Amino acid sequence: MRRVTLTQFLIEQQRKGLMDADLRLLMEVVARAVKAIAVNVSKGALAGVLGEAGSDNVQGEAQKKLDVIANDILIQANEWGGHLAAMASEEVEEIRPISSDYPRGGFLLLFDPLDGSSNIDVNISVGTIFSVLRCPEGVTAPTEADFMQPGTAQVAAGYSVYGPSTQLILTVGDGVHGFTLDREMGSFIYTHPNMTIPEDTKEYAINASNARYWEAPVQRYIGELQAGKDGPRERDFNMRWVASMVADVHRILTRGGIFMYPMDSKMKDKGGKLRLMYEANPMAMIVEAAGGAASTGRERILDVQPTKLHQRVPVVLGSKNEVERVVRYHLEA
Ligand code: AHM
Ligand code: MG
Repeated sequence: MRRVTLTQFLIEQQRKGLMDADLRLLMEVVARAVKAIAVNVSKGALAGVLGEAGSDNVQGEAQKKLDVIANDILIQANEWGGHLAAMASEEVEEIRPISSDYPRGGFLLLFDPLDGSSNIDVNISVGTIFSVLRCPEGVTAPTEADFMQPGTAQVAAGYSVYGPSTQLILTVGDGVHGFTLDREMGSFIYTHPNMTIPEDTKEYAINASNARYWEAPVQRYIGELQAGKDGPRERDFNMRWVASMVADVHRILTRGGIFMYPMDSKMKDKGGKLRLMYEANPMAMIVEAAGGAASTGRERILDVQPTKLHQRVPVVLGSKNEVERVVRYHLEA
């Protein structure tokens, strides 16, 4: 079997006119950072990387050592290549313009360096999520305002999942493509061409411990799934919840399903749990490119106009017919 590496895949994408040399470099650099993060994640206790870092991030969440390590790896890998104008991270309050020591490029990179980090210490899958925007024309000193672009403006998005194998999933809007890390060779191999999400599913993912805080349309939808073949859906559904969005979305991209972190009454003032710009938007771009749908329950995620970098939104994504049903229940309410 002919093995296509990530590098070869990206060069072919460039030849097809789907990306330019700078975007290709950006993808290569992110993939290199992902490999370095995978090494650290997989060493676990042997490298002393488990546990708390002893600091809080901008969201007031306790940082894990690996949150900090993954963040540093992504920043160091991306700051000198000349492809970026600025970066933004879940772990850092302010945006980070590229230092004047290096040339500035035309892209903005946003990332959640280690998503699902509550799972690190229990050896369950975690991942990295990233989103790429264009720096507005003529801007030489980017500010937070230059990042305030809706998800439809993303030029690329992707995530990695550090599970039994390390996988990297990418889209530039033209299909969703998956790569598996060959650890001995140190390269990503194209193993999952054109990933698609089936329109129908019998699997759902939600943190049901929040049930009493959900809004009525979500209570109705989940209630119907739980009623199974005795309820209005007239068939049984199955539930999975990894508590790593990357792992839950990866399952949906592999075999279908619906993932929800909906609005609930205890998070209302925050706007939701998941972050728009480096969690919801990149995942929404990937899910839509794979034939699925992504909504806040009331609005397409990719259409949300951001007003701040660390903004949160409710998230409902996955198999199209189920997402559309949840949106309909919100409209009917
Ligand atoms: P994180 O970026 O701080 O890891 O938080 C995001 C994670 C998602 O990966 C996951 O879907 C969700 O938080 C789990 O939340 P909960 O612990 O409420 O189930
Ligand atoms: Mg996260």
